[in-house]
Amino acid sequence: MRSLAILDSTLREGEQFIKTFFTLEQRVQIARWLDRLGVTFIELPSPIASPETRDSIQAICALGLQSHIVTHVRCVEADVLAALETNVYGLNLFFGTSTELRSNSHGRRIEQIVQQAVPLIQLIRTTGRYVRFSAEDAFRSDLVDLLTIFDAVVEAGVQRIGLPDTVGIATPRQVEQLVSLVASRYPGVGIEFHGHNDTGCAIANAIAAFEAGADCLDVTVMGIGERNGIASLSGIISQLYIHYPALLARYDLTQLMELEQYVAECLNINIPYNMPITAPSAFTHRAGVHTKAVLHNPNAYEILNPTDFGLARHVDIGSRFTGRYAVGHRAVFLGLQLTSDEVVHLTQALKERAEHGSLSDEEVNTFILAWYEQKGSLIW
Ligand code: HCA
Ligand code: CU
Repeated sequence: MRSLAILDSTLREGEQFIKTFFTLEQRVQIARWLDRLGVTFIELPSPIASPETRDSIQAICALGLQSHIVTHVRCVEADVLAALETNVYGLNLFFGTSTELRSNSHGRRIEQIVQQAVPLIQLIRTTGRYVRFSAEDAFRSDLVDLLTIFDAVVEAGVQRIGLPDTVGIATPRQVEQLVSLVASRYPGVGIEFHGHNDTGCAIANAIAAFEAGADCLDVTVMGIGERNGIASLSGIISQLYIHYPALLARYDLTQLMELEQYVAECLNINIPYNMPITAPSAFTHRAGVHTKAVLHNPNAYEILNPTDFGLARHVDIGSRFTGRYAVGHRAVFLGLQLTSDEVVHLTQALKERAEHGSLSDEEVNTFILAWYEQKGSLIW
């Protein structure tokens, strides 16, 4: 069976999100949580970012987690040396390779990138650490340039090549093509994919990358990162759960919700309404057609079993789209015995009430009980 590493970059890419500031204590707490969940890599910023960042790296390395701790460093000597002074498992190097980044960011030519990267990779390898080299903005880079650089860094000993879609421009098909090409050219080397979400394709692109041969996918909690972020941890987990469950065998999926709630609290935001698995309504069913089927058998409208994530399903009946099957079900739950005619009338009354605005669960219960109290006096 193929293997797949999930690299969580909440503490690196995630700190590049406009709302993020993690204290040392929060960083440590998040790292512990990611480890309990079971991710293979936890990516941290470069130690040269700030003294507090360096201390956090050392504090997280000292936890003795199962997850491998890697630091994300520029391909420059000072950064690499600083990283080697910490106790990280490995270094995730990156270098901009597109014309856009070469001319607007670091100004290096392809030969200069190679000359700079190769000795650093060799140096890292002599220390026995893991090293990955990423061609930043790979999907706007010239293919010949990319392969020229990859040939050299593979020769120098990198264990993985990173293919980031830095600006979120790629389609799943483009990702599939580039990953397959790189995978067939460097069979002994891993491939990491990191996809931004500027056009909403981050999760789809990551799965396309895996299916084309990538063996490491980058994610963050809730997908936080530069601009509107990258693939979310819960999005990738939900895809793997459905299509490649064996790859999640050693994960503790019940950690996901609390981890996400914790990160949301740190950022002072709510978990977005459309997050796979963890959105407040991810397992809530509303329309009458849905609620009836789900009450018969949840798999009618559910591909993820909420209990596997320590969560519960919710059947909402307080809207004008409610149906009598679900209403009857709720009446039974409330201990009421109604004839089928009564259920029809109760449903009608509830729908009329919900024309003025949806009702919460408590309001629905109150409504049903009040209706029941006075039903003898109602004329149908
Ligand atoms: C960055 C860019 C990066 C790097 C990804 C990688 C990207 O914020 O420094 O190292 O593979 O999206 O290209 O996050
Ligand atoms: Cu990124």
